[in-house]
Amino acid sequence: MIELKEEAVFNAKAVLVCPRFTPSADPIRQEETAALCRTMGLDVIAVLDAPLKVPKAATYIGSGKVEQLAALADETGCAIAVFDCDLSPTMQLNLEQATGLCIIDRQEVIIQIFADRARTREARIQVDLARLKYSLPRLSRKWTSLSQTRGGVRGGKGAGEKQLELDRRYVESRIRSLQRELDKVKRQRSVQRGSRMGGDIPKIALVGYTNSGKSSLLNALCGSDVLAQDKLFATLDPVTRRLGLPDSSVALLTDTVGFVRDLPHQLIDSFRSTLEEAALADVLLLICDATHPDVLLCFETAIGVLEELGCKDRKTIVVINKMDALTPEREGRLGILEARASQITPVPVQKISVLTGFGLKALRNCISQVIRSPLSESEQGPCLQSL
Ligand SMILES: Nc1nc2c(ncn2[C@@H]2O[C@H](COP(=O)(O)OP(=O)(O)OP(=O)(O)O)[C@@H](O)[C@H]2O)c(=O)[nH]1
Ligand SMILES: [Mg+2]
Repeated sequence: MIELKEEAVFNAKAVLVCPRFTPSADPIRQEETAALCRTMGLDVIAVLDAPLKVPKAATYIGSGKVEQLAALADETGCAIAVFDCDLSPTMQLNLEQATGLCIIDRQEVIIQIFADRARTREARIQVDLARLKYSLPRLSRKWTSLSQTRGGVRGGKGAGEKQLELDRRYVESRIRSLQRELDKVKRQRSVQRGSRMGGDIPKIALVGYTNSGKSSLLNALCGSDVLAQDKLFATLDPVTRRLGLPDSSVALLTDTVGFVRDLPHQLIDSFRSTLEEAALADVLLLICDATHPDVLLCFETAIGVLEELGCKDRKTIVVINKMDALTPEREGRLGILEARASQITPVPVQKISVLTGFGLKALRNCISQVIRSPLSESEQGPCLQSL
């Protein structure tokens, strides 16, 4: 019986390699990837900027940069290099052979974070599936002790290098069996959901970029104590609580997994059942973080994922959180966000601060109003009918 390995690499030093195709670097993306690395337990102590016209077939960044990477890692004592892009299995292998480093790409970082966070059976199966799908084309790679963490497999004989012994067919059959198990758990959850949500209680889902304050808002609105942390992907499993509304009616509020740009497709596939909570909701609360340096991109990423989930026609309230921490220079961008939000939904943007309680009363009123409002033109159009 194979078990997937869980532990992360803690405080290992890493070089962050940032390929870029535009003349200027993208500091926000770089910071986000560095934050993902920190969440995974890596300490980014050096950054290698790699301007490119097109990715090079063998190593993505080209031989000159590969040499620079090896030298930088040597100088700074790093054994790991994280690439802020997606690498093919061959590129990863070539880079590992050329530098002697453990080469990790952005997808792998995100999958590892999910693996560290997964607690429930469903989340674990989903992450295991994503890791196996990621490792399948990489089975021939050289597995070092560090690389045990990446989709690593622990059998009776030990870990790491035993990965090599896993034959593709075995992994494929494992993927199929996990998929069956996931379908079963998903069916059970939908039965539970059916009994829990029986009747006409309206369902609301909190959706949005990771770290925007979804769990904090659930706690503030429902008086619950769901884990809220200044970490990416603190929430992996949907959590549902009862929400009392000003008109004395009740709704069910569900917290969901956060989004991030370039979410690995294996994770989207694997977490589809969790994300379906959003697709099943009557109303979506799309939370944005007013203090995020690229709040518009976060918003567009969330809209993109919701579209992919078939939620375009859902009644949507755009909520801008963390207004307490808004700096004057970031205030201007909120106007652009509001204009963009008005193309998605006619419901006015709700500005709030979970921390201070600002705007929460107005948000509750808005939620009751939206629940009572008629559906958009039979859910045909992308937008909710004007209130
Ligand atoms: N300044 C400020 N910080 C806030 C506010 N609301 C939430 N936060 C902080 O933002 C961080 C993220 O909050 P969470 O509620 O965990 O965010 P989330 O959207 O559930 O994140 P994931 O589960 O990772 O997707 C925490 O450190 C919160 O304390 C707010 O109104 N103002
Ligand atoms: Mg959360």
